[in-house]
Amino acid sequence: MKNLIAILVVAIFSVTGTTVKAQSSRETKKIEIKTSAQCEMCKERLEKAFAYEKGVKSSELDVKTAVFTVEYLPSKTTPEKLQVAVTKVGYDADSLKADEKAYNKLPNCCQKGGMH
Ligand SMILES: [Cu+2]
Repeated sequence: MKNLIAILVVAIFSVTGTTVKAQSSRETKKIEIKTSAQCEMCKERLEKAFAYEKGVKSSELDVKTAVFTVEYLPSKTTPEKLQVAVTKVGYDADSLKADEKAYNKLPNCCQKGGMH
């Protein structure tokens, strides 16, 4: 009997959770993606690319920490898609490796361990 109650409680909670998510289609979320960006040029490149990325409201790279903060619409995109988008600009995104072609196109100073 106790088990049944526990299952019911879990079921109710997960149902409410889904409803809350469905309601907030206009609400934005923020994620922080650790990138391999090096300098101001990287910042511009990433932020420009993300200005056209689907579901992105705003984005900002902190050059010092290389952390890319992205405000996005969870109804339009996912953190995974955003990470992949970062790799396509040529940078690592958390545990994902940069797209090789895009990375090779970056100026030397923007590649990892680049000199300034
Ligand atoms: Cu750079």
